[in-house]
Amino acid sequence: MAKATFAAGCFWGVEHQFRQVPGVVDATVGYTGGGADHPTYEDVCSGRTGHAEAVEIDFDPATVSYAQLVEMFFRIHDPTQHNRQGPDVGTQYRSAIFVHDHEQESTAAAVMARAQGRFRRPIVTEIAPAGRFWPAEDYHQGYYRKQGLKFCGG
Ligand code: MHO
Repeated sequence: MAKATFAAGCFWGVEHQFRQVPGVVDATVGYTGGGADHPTYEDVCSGRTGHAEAVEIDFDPATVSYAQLVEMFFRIHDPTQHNRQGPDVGTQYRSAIFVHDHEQESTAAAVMARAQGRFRRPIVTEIAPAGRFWPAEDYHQGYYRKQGLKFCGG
């Protein structure tokens, strides 16, 4: 089993999308890339802690490759938007790939370079080492499944 961590705006939809992928065994929404311990949703919404809304994915590399997950990441959001994703604005909505080792880092960079060809504007996705991941409150986990929503609220 391997891990992948992505930030691509409101984490409700990102979790939902990755759960559809064969080989993705689990997905947890949470906060990472910030400066405080035990951040709450309110802390992260304030933008003061510097965390991004993110999804930590457990996947079986025999079924789906890391490169395929990164490829999907670039298809489910707009990586040219800086610190926002549609109606959601703030550093907590930044586009980021939190890499777990050097191999993930080079794969992420290669897939990103390839994805650039599909966008007119420059991709602003940050590739950063994965630090501590703080799972979000229970009510954010599996939010779409529980709420029956199809899109982020805006
Ligand atoms: N605009 C969204 C953001 C939620 S997401 C968990 C809403 O508040 O409905 O950041």
